Amino acid sequence: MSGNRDCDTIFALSSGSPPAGVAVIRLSGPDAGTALMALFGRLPEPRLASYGVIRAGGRDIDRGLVLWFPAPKSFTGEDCAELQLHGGRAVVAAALTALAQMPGLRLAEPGEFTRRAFFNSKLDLTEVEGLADLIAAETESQRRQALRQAAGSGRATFEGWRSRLIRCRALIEAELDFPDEEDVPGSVSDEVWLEARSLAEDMRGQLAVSSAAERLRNGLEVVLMGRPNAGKSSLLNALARREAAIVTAEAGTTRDLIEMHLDLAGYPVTVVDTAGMREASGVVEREGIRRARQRGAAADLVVWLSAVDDPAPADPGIGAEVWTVATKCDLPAVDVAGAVPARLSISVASGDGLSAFEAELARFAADRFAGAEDAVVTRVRHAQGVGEAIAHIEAAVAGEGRGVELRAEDLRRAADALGRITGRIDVEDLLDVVFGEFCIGK
Ligand SMILES: Nc1nc2c(ncn2[C@@H]2O[C@H](COP(=O)(O)OP(=O)(O)OP(=O)(O)O)[C@@H](O)[C@H]2O)c(=O)[nH]1
Ligand SMILES: [Mg+2]
Repeated sequence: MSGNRDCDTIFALSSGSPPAGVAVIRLSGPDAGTALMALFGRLPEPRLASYGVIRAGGRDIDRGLVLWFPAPKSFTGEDCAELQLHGGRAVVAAALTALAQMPGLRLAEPGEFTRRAFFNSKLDLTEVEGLADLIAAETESQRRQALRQAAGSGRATFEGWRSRLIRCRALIEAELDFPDEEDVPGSVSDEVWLEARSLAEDMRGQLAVSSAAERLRNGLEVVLMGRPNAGKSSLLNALARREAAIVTAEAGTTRDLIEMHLDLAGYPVTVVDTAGMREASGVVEREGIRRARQRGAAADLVVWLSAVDDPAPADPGIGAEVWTVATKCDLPAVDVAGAVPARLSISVASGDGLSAFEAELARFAADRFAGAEDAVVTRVRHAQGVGEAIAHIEAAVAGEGRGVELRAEDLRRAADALGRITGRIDVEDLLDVVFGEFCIGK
């Protein structure tokens, strides 16, 4: 093995685990071409699929497709090759063994292809994150969000903001360095601070939808709560369309939190079943109730179930947003003075109101996720970087009494905060803008 692992040629099974119809093995690095020659007998036309026998050690391994992507036009920016073989365990094992025996080749570490793509500037950090989200996406809205991010929507926005900042700073520094230069008008700084203010405004706009975007990545959380026997577990099972939770006529059946991940009209929603609220005597049930309250307090929505034959209002402050839903509406209702009117009536036994309930939840999700798919600040990491940038810009804008050097320094810090989001901090940019815009030194 070579001393520098980044110079190794790496390979890995990139498709799912065998057995499968087809297995895709990827190679990247300086020896990818040599390896492909050894296996296929020749280098195929770049970026065109070629069909033939794949051989190693004088024996046929399989027939399949091979692809050759010479640098730099490849995913990683290095020489890359791809083998599409039959996805049998023994086929994949024989091919991987043959590759491992070739000099300069080794098995890739997790994420190593993408890491190389990043270091070769094929992707920035936000695109790398988008790619990871795309692979993890479980619902349509998550897929659409991840695809935009992977395709560079975040990169374009963050880099756009950063170059506006760099321009502001360049204008200010030019004024500092060349106060008498005719090319630099005196009122430049007014324009700069206006621009800086509007930039911070744009960033705040993106931050405003960032929590929806972050939530879209993780899913919305809906917690089912209510008295024992209110029908919480029955509703969870109906939503999941399987017997996920135990349902019995005994009050206090559920103790642990039971989570179900649902796809509601393309939106990711986690529904949590909980222990029924009451003055419990047992240690286990008390702990269950404590966990239920804790989960409800942090949820996007608490659905408080109140059975028509045993109605009970929700405790005040049980969740940030609480819907009361009447359950068991197939049974005769018992009137209770002061009961909170229900938003909806359902019966798991008859199925009444269930699709209306699902539709209400989907509407709630659509509302909470509004703007999330188009958002570029999709992670806490981005939000922190943008927040930091805004703080530095605000310090620069407000610091009229301070020296211009210090205010320019604030702008540099703001630009660096954005540069860290995309993974590129490059001081050369500053010089380019100064010389490009003012023709100084001509
Ligand atoms: N008639 C009728 N019975 C229901 C309905 N939903 C649930 N039940 C019955 O009510 C009882 C309690 O239901 P569960 O779903 O276990 O109630 P729970 O709220 O999870 O109760 P705990 O886990 O004990 O807090 C069971 O016997 C269910 O069959 C309904 O819509 N109509
Ligand atoms: Mg239950």
